[in-house]
This record gives sequence, structure tokens and C-alpha cells, in this order.
Amino acid sequence: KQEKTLPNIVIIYADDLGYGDVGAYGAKNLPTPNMDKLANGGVRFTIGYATSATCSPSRFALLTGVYPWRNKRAKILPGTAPLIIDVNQETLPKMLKQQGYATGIVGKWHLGLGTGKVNWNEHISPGPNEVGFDYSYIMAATQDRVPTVYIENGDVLGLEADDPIEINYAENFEGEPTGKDNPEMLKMKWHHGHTSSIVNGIPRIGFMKGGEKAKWVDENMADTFLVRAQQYVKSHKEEPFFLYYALQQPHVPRTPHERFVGTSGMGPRGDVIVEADWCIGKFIKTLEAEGLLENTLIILTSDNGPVLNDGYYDDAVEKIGDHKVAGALRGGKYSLFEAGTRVPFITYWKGTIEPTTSDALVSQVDFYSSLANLVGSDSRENDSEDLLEVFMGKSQEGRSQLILEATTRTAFRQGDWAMIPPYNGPKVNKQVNIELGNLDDYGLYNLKEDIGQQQNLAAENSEKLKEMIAAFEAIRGTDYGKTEQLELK
Ligand code: NG6
Ligand code: CA
Repeated sequence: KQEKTLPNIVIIYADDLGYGDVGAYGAKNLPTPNMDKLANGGVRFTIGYATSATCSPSRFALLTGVYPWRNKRAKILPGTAPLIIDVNQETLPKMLKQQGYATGIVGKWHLGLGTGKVNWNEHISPGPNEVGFDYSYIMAATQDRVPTVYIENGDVLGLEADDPIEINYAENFEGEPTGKDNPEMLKMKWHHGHTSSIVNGIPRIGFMKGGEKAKWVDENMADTFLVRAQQYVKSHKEEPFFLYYALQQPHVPRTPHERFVGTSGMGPRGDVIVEADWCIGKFIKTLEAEGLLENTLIILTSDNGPVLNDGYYDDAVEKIGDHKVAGALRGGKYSLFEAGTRVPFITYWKGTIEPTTSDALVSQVDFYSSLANLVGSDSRENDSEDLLEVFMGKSQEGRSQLILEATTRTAFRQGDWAMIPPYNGPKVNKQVNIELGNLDDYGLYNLKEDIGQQQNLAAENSEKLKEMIAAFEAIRGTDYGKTEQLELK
């Protein structure tokens, strides 16, 4: 048993898990008993947001407490991108370290590595270990992007000196097969994007050569990350620890271990959610077995909203049935509508947090200042509100307002209202079949009465609209790329 007062902190971060994908959030046909246990035994937030509708920006804000639109480099990154967190910047793990925490990350990184061109055959730096993590066991970018290898504390695991890794996002290496030219080698077909190197029968984004022995087996990834997360807990039980457990599911390619194939009846997307839920259950069992569950704050949430077809033919669309990945919300991943950023959002601390549902407005950008308060640090970030009482379920007073982001476009939430400025660009991303929230004129929605954003009240409530635009621009400024010729009438 731990002899200490500071609680352990674990953030379990799913990848593309939708608001409607969890039983406790209304999913009926998809069993998620372990996520439900956290939701029903902790605070289940109904209005909790990721800072962005895509991965890298949300992760940037989660770890820094700074809105991602302040950092021009915080957008979906290729596997070769340099680190987008300044090594001198304050971060959540650094702040916790200062308070005596051991800090670890296991899972998806996707915040860039190195400073320019990375040599994957040498020690890779800077990365997670240079921005506050004592221990890191990561995939560099996404499961669909090369390099498809695990990196532990800056070194590619299993790499052999006579088979060096080369990565290129612009062009292929002479003689190497690709998803585009060698469909006969594929066990999973690409729908859009994902036409480059083939690893494990799956076509990826980006070209990779060498590193044969180091390549991951997708179907084992969930177990691999789980075991590392469990090991991290076991080896740090004598001191307060922070673990960022960044699951890869249900992002593409969806590759459930054979134990989970067919378990959801919804194809691989459902199966990997069942798998992720099982991992969460196993992980909690480990905390319990080590006597740590009552001294550990667990946060479970997702980096952005859901998508069915994100570039592979994997039956996600065909087998969805009645399941509503976004619940009653409009849009999905990449969207400025609610489903882009409003996600399952749960805080759980056995014996300390009383089970409740909270309708407070909260964001992942608030973890920094709130957790600083929890651990007795004076450090705060401007964008990050100290909502510790809200996260502990003791107060329902969340933020008054929040900037929302989707692929560099921004919108605004204040009170019950959402305001979306006009943007150029397609209304629907036809490949993924998601409404992006690009409107010809301002959108104004009362989310309390119209959670599905069906009624644009901008014209009939111009006073409210004006007030929202003013409050938005006071934070965001006016240079946010809205369609210029459309002026407020
Ligand atoms: C997109 C990919 C998509 C996914 C996404 C990143 C294409 C056509 N689509 O560019 O498959 O990888 O990037 O997702 O390449 S995220 O959750 O990491 O932001
Ligand atoms: Ca994601």
C-alpha cells in the first residue's frame, strides 16, 4: 500500500471514440461495461470537450493547457513531423514532476519527434522524455502512419543494425510495394489515402523501408500497450505517478486481436471498442490488485469525435446498424458541429468522487490548471481553467465559454449556445461522409433545446449572435479565417 498523500493520476485517452460509443452515454448495442463502471461510479460529464476535432491539436492542449489554435503547427502531423511542443514550454507532466510525480506515457504520441529530419536508427530526441515524461513507450504518430514501430525512451525497439529504417512521406523507395500498386498483398483495402507502404498486409500513409524486425503487429498492439501500462503501475506504486495511457482504438486501421473479432457484431470498429473496454477493465484490475485504486484519479476521455469510414474498407459503415456513434450530436471527427469535439468525459476516484452526472461545461484544456491545484502546484495556464471542484463532482460550475476547433477552423460555445462563423470549403467531407460545419453565414444554435443543431437561430436572434461574436473575438481575435465577404447583417 502506498504511504503517501498525493494521488496517482491516470489519463486514459481513446482515439476517435464518439459521444455515443459508450453504454453510459447511450450506446445500446455495444457493450462497454468497464467504461460504464467508471462513468457510473464517477462523474459522467455530458458537456465535456476535446479542444479539437482531430488528434494532434487535442493532445497538444491536453499536455500543455494551451489552446491548439495558438500553435500554428498543432494540426494532423505526418510521422516525420518535428516535435510541436517547445522543450522550454510548461507541460502537465513537467508540472507534476515538480511536485514529485513519476511520469509516464504509453500509447499514441502524434506530437512530432526531433527537430527536423529524424534518423530512426539513432536515439530520437526531443520527444516525450524532453517535455516531461520520465518514461515513454509510444507509437510516433498514428496506427495508419509510418514508422510502424514502437519507440521506448527515444529508441526504436527491436531494430537491427543491418536493417536500418528509412522513412519518406514524399516518395517511395525503389522496388518497395505499395497499397496503390500491389492490391494483391493487402489484407485490408484502402478506401482513400492509405496508398503507400504496406506493413502487415495493411497499406499506410507514408513510405517506409527496412526495420523488418522492429515492425509492430497491429493485432497485438492493444495487449502490448496494456502490458506496458500495467508494468508502469507496478513499478511505480511506491511513489505518486502520472500515467498517460493513450489507447489507439478505435482509430484506423481497426485491427482487433482475434479474441475480439466478431464480438460486437459491428465489424472491426465495434470489435476494437470492445477490446479497448476490456483493456480498461484489465488496467483497473491492476490498480485494484496493487491496492492503488482508492488513491488514483482516473480520467477517461477521447481526443476527438467519431468517424466510420476513415480510409479503409472495414465494414464500419455496412455493419453499423442502429448504433449512433455520435449519439444525438451533429457531425463527427473533423467537424465544427458538436460531434467533432464533444466526447465521453469521465472522472473516477474510488472512495473520493461521489457518483454523479454533471452538465457543467468542461474541456480537456482545463486539466493542466485543475490538476495543478490537486497536487498543490501554483502553476496555472491562461487558457486552462482551474475546475478541480467540478472534476471532483463537488461543483457544477464549469466554464462560461470555450473555443472549439476543427482542422484549424474555430467556433465558440458560451452557456447553452454554440456559434459557428462562416467558412469556405465543402459542406461535407464526402470521403468520410461527415458534415464539416462550413456554413455560408453564421450559425447559432441553442444546444439545450436543440442538441442536434438542426435550427440555425442566427437570423432570428441577432442580439445573441452579436454577443457571441464579440465574446468569441475577444478571445480568438478577428483573424481566424472566416469567409471575409460575409458580414454580419
Ligand atoms: C487523415 C487520414 C485519416 C486519419 C487522420 C488522423 C487520409 C485520407 N486520412 O489525414 O485516416 O489518419 O488523418 O486522425 O489520409 S487523428 O485522429 O490522428 O487526427
Ligand atoms: Ca483521433
